[in-house]
Amino acid sequence: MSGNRTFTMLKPDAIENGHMGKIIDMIIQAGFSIKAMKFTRLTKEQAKKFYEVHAERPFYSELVEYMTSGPIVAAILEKENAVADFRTLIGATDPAEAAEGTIRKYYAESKGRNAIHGSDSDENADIEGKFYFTPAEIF
Ligand code: DAT
Ligand code: MG
Repeated sequence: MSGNRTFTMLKPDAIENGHMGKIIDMIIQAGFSIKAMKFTRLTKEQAKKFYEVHAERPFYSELVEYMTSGPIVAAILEKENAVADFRTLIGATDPAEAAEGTIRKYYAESKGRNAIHGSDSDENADIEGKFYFTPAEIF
């Protein structure tokens, strides 16, 4: 993946609360095109590996529990300046601090259950996309 792609997950709270369609629509309306998409559920091992950088943080076990509590939607998205523009679209980690009009402002329940993931760098977008998708599944 080059600098024009990012990786996202619609997290279990977003699916549970019925926000999947509205969030995908916001992503498309913001100019992102979908290059891969999967409705799936993480195993505990996968969730631990995905969030390995947070292993020492106090919320790690809670995060792994939550991310395995129900299905998620994983996707690779394309747009110019994808990583930064997508972080702007989703808003701050804590919905109380997220800007008006952002996905987390509308749909996140809390800092822990915050509706959506967005990669924080081109390098991580590439790693995270490959975590879920084989080359044949990416358009
Ligand atoms: P982001 O998802 O905005 O990149 P992050 O990478 O710092 O945020 O953290 C990853 C996820 O971990 C985040 O989406 C929700 C959870 N998390 C972060 N900080 C937390 C906290 N203080 N309490 C509970 N969950 C937290
Ligand atoms: Mg992050």
